[in-house]
Amino acid sequence: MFKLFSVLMFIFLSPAFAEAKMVHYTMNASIRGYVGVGGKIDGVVNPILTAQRGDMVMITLMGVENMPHDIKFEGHNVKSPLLRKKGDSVDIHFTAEMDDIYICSLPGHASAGMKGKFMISSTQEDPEEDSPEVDDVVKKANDIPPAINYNTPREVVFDISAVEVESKLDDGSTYEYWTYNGTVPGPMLRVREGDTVVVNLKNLDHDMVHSIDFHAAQMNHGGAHVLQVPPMETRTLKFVAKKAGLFVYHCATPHVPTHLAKGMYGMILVEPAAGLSVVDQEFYVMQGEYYTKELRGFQGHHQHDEKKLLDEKPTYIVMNGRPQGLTGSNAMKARAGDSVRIFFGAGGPNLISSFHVIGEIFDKVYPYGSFLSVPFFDIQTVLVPAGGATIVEFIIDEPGHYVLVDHSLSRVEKGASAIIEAH
Ligand SMILES: [Cu+2]
Repeated sequence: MFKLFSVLMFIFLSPAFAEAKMVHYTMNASIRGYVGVGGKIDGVVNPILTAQRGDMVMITLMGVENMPHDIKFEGHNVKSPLLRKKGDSVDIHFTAEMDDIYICSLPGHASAGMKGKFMISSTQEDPEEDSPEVDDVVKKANDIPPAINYNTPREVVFDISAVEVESKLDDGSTYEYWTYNGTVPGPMLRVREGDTVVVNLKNLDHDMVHSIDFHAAQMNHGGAHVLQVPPMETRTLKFVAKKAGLFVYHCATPHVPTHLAKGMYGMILVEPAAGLSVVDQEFYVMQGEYYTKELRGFQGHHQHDEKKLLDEKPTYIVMNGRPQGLTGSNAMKARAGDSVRIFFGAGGPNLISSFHVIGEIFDKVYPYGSFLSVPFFDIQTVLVPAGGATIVEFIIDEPGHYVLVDHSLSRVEKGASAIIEAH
């Protein structure tokens, strides 16, 4: 509680609060050097840490060996408490003021390797380009593999990493996400009906098992029995994508709803042998929920809440990772007259989505993501079950802001919306 209080005081007292952001790094302390954990510094020894002047920098230091360590930022004159043994962790925070050097202050440890640089990054740079420390979990909706361009089945290999990411949740708050490849949802995979899918799942988490259950795989546990990957190991799954359709994949490691409520889901599109029609824009969007101990709007770090999860009372309901994830510079872009196809899924873990685009009628819907079923035409709102998907197509009639919503509209207040900007 004291820590939380001091962090809050720190935020409110910081003169640069209006522009300042929170920058959080986690590192393992080893006598050979500090090793970055998560985000762009993951696995890097003595990574160069960066922040903008005035940012609040938080460092979490984790013990991975039974030897005392600490971390000291010499110029800022701040030092962490002593990390005594394996499994311990300590935090420090300070306001970024100058370029600096960080070291372990115990005699001999810096010269043994525990020494790195801290640098002030320019405020001129685009924050999305220059902030490796603040990974955004938002999966860009246009980050979609190209259409299948081959006519006979192939073997297709995907390398996926299970990785923890601490990053922005709402304005002024953060959350620890569990992800595939650092984003929510994880990558969209695209194959052809009949393809052999090879998935190498690498678990970059240091203390938790993760896995994948592919709804596209007709086998024991959707392959999750093969893909239960221990910390820092890799496992490989091979399956034949026998049926075309849009399918959810998700972590299936107990407690499964928790892994989904932390962000571990994505979709695989199995294109029918005949392929799909060509459209001007394709987008990949998944709805999901977070259940946190704190109230919506709380400034600071949100923690997962098991009880709210079991009671199905989410704090946030989002499209692609976080509230307002697909707005502003991440908004989907189109032109009036464009044909648009949206691959939409419900990662859950719990909620059904009444998927609707304000200002449009879906010209064509592939119900439940099925290509073999008779499509629906001219639909206003489509139900997407938890762990299910749909594909909708429409033409944008005129310029404007077209808002994707879950038409259970209270949920929009909790974050369940996204924007297509049509010019
Ligand atoms: Cu998991």
